[in-house]
Amino acid sequence: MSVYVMSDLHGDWAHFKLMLLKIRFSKSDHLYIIGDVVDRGPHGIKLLQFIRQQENMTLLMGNHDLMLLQSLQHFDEPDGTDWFDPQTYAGLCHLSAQERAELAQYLTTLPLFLTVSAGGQDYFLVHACPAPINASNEEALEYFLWARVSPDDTFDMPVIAGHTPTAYYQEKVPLRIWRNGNYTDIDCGTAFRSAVPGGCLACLRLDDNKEFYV
Ligand SMILES: [Mn+2]
Repeated sequence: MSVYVMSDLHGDWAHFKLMLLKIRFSKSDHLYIIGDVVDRGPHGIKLLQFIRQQENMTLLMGNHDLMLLQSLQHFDEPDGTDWFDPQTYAGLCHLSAQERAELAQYLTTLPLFLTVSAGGQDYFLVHACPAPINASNEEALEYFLWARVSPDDTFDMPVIAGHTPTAYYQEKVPLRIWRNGNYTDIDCGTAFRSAVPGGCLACLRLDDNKEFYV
């Protein structure tokens, strides 16, 4: 059994499925997806529906997933489309009202962070950034979902995050997972591959820290 982490799928169904084949993902493995399944790409809703049906996949909340949850209550309003990324909205239109309600219910269950163990090491998984211990709930939410980790930030345990495309920290092409002390950023910008040269989908196997790219 192996433990894998991906992030920021942003509707990229094709590369997600390709990655599962590349890592030979099996029933005995577990995949953590650290947020931002929807928006920017065409198949976010299809991805969400797939992921929530898999017993061995755990999704953490990203800022785009939270925005989807908040927007769903406006779906039936006359200006409802204004709340959504157009491609995400198109995906929602294929669902019945009950399926949308079930999706919203699923989104309310997503954890903001998780600590997982693999290969004898504990890892703190979060979409954007760990929060300081003295942060209020509101401030912590801002850190977990929206903040950008600075290259000067230090953490006292290994942190795996997405949210900030690694192009923010490095000019290397193709983009690769960025490691800085205890911080590992795995968002290699699959959603931006048409705009950012070298964008790709990354997957990290925590047991041995092996990196995979498609
Ligand atoms: Mn994000």
